[in-house]
Amino acid sequence: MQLQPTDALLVIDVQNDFMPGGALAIPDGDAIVPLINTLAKKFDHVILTQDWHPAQHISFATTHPNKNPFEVIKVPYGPQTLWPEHVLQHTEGAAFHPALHIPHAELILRKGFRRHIDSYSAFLENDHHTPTGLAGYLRERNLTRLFLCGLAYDFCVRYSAIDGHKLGFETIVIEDATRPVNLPNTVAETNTALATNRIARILSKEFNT
Ligand code: VGL
Ligand code: ZN
Repeated sequence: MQLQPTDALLVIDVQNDFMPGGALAIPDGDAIVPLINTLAKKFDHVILTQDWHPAQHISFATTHPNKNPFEVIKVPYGPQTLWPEHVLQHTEGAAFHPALHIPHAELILRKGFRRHIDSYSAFLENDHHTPTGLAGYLRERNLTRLFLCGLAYDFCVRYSAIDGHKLGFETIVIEDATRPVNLPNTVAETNTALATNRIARILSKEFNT
């Protein structure tokens, strides 16, 4: 894989609460951290995202009476999966994994900070309308091709890749540098959604040639 000055690595939500033992643990979520550190060294431009929720966020099961984590409810912008309380703003759970080491990261983009709208995607919140500002940032900086890694493959990586693609960026998912939450069907749906949008999935070893 030949990298260009207009490429960026987008590292999605490598935060303590998504790690084994965390509030919304993703199996083996910590296993990708050394690989992401290695990949990041190959990129001139790295952007980190940080899921960053206020108390009583709409995505928390505890915000809704008689609801359990992983149930899907209807909210004004459509269906919303409910989660355990996670990545509360400025808590240890919201901090990046302590082994994530990307000193040259140029931007930390926080998302999901509005109480009434969740944001899986780094580009658009879950109403599929409210921008995070990332597309404008990338355009102003002439970063046109994005490689995605991080957590979780079937939620935030998935929606970031699809929105990035729809907003005109060339978007590629580094599959072995992600891990899924793996709710029923979510990985299969992600594979189909990426294929439908002709978003490539590559393995990190392709950077070694
Ligand atoms: C995520 C569920 C809830 C993710 C964030 O980073 O994929 N998933 N919040
Ligand atoms: Zn979240």
